[in-house]
Amino acid sequence: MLYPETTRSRMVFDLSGIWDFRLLNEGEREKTDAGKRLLKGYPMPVPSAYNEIYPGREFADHVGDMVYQRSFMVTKEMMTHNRLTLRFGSAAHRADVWLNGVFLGNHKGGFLPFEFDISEVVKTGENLLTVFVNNIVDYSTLPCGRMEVQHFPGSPDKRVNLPNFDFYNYTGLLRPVWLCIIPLVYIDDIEISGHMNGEFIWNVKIAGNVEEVESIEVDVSLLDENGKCVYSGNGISGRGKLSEVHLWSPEDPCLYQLYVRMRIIDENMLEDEYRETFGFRDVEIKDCHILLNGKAVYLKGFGKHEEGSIRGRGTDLALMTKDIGLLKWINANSFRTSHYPNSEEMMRICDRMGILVIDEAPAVGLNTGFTATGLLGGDAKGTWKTLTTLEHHKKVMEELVARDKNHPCVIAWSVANEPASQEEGAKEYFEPLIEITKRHDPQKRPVTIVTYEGAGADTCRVSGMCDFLMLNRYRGWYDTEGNLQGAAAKLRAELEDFHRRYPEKPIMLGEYGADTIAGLHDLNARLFTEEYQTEFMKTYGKVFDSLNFITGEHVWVFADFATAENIKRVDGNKKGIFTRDRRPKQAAFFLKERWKEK
Ligand code: BDP
Repeated sequence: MLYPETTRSRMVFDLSGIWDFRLLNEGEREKTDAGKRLLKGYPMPVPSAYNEIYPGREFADHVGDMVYQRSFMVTKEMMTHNRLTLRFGSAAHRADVWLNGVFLGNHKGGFLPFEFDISEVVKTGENLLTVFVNNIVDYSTLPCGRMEVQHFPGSPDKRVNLPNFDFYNYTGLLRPVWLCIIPLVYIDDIEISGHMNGEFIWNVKIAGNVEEVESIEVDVSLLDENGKCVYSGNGISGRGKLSEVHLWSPEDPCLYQLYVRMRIIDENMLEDEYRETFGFRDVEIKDCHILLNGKAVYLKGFGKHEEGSIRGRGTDLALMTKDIGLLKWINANSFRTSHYPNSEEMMRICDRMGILVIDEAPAVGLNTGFTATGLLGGDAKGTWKTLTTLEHHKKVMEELVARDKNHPCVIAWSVANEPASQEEGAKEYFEPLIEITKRHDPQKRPVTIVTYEGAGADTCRVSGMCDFLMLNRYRGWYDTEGNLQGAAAKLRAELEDFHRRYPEKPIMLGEYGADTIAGLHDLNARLFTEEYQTEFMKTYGKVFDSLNFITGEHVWVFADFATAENIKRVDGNKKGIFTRDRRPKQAAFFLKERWKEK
């Protein structure tokens, strides 16, 4: 799916701004007329999560539906010989979209874009856009959660939605919304891959009123980083080769553009054009190493949430750019979009800044024996009989690959985080997902599933199907706490077990970390202090350095973040190497030195 851009043939209007908003109680949505103006709505910024904008638990903890509304103007010129679409960066977790009282469609899944053709419904003058959003997570959604009605004698029943994951369920219209004006016959999608030997392959999809035109011609040019044309060709698909190519790498993230122009021959008119950015680089796996452009790359970085105070997970260009600056400062080269696809804007910044991204699906909490608090229990054995996520998960993998396939920054896909991969049924669940991901990715990037300590080398049923292993380990925190020597021994033994079992596969840590209260110090490096976090990082670092099959270290977590309220979390998860307002804790300086040398 192409990112909305204005070109000579297209116009994009950003509908970000203050919309009208209301929370809806159970049953209210069905009674709300989408064709009428909302009365007494709250002003609500889009994009943003709605949860922290107004005070009150009714707001923050609302479960169920909400409605967003705004109007926009359309001129006669905009409608002449054009197709109009509405494009949403994301809506968490489900959206039903109406225009002028007409239902356009819905979208399930909170972290990927979707669009609707509104040409038949839009009119000149004012148009009323109404979006119902639902924020429930359950055993059919990604991420997973549970609905519960709590009854206590003498108190009204309370509907609660328990996330099965350790991050706050920020929801709403999290990403920008655009009105796009494109030609009737248009470039629907572009696929472009550049390789380290200078070869490139393109594929253009044309859509719209194609049957009404005689024939279509597609011209492509390759523009180098200075905008100079270095290749010209034609056809909806083809391949070419540059004799001299400037590769994309973290040290030198050189970008090219495929400039696609489409003409309708009988009219000899430019109908549509679009420039898609890409890079020349190869990712492959060989002898326990991840190779980037033929050389082993050691991944240094983090699991990272896309969030901050007030806007929650809402798109914040300043925050995302700041984060990339901090990744560079600390000498990291990579991160995982844990635990959901990040915004398209973030992927574009990573392309420019040479950050390697492991692009994760929002598939977290796929373990009925595991909850956000770790206290609530559940059926520890029935995950794959209980969840009904598979068909949706397949669609999400397709949508994710479709959105991010051309980004040079994306070097691998993560299909899920910490599923119950030791349980019977895990293999059958994940096999088709890995197959779909690979089939849809023109670059055939490596695919992984990030696993947890409940699934060991002998019990994990999915490691064998991953191209590289990403293991999450908390020895020295959730167990062996305070005993880092013991933690190191346990960790080493586990890593060696995995290597023995899968000698060809690169192994990296997907998560390891310790909650740390900024400003808390102790001479004896006690739990929760900055000293303990630093010692923890040093201990893990020593283990990695002594094992030559370890190909990366992703610390949990880049910055402190909000979680559901529970007695294991004091104002959220504090395993950040940076605080939530992006100040360094002591361990940041250790990692900066360590990663300078790695
Ligand atoms: C891991 C999860 C991550 C949590 C982390 C923690 O993958 O989402 O935040 O543990 O407990 O199990 O800090």
